[in-house]
Amino acid sequence: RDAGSLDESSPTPLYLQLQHLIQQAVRSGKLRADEALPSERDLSRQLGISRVTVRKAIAGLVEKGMLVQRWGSGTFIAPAVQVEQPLSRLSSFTDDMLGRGLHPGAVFLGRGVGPATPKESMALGLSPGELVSRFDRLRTADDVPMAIEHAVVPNRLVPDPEAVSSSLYAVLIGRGHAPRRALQRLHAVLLNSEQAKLLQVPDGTAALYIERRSFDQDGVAVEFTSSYYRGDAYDFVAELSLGS
Ligand code: 16G
Repeated sequence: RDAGSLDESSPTPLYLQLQHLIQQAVRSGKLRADEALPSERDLSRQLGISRVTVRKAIAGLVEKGMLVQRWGSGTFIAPAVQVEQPLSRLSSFTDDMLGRGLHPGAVFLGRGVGPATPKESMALGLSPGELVSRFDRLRTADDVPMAIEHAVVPNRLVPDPEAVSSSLYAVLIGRGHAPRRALQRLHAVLLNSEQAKLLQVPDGTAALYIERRSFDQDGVAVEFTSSYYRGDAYDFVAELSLGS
């Protein structure tokens, strides 16, 4: 179909021509973020060029961050938003995105009050059955879905869950419970199909599951949040120092 777009007599090497073709397709919206690229074999057939050339073109665009390869499922156009997130900073999603010049968003998937589960009461230091406020949100940056977050807060700190319309931390700060310190753990997971749909990525895409417990200046646990961060959109970075 696009075979005519490559010019064998041009002094520009074929792999570079193919790279330009792909870049053009992305710029014009013919290929969209997270969309799969045709397979190496299909591209070489359609364009009448060798697979070695196709491979070289793809490798170059992967290097540039324009394409991403997902093991076992193929090559995709890189996500529209790519974020480097320091691992040791206690910040809110809203502040993180604003700091990057991106517009933070929250789509509520659920919100309400209920008794803490055993896991939640352990995490927040509550008595069994004490009430918590829950906030389930899809977080977006410039309208691109980035993470799914399930935040649980002792109900006495935020008895009115409707008060949280955008930033949870803004509400906690406003009520004298600014998060000052947090414990965090993370591990790799594969998204289930419901999560993948929300994040607009293919089923089985890798994600980082992150749990955070934050405490205010008095050491009161103010949140227990579990999040699923898109593995293809996030790089977590940390500074290491020599251990003793
Ligand atoms: C971050 C935190 C999350 C916190 C949220 C508040 C991680 C892994 N999670 O996403 O624990 O609840 O920020 O953001 O960093 P907000 O103030 O914009 O609602």
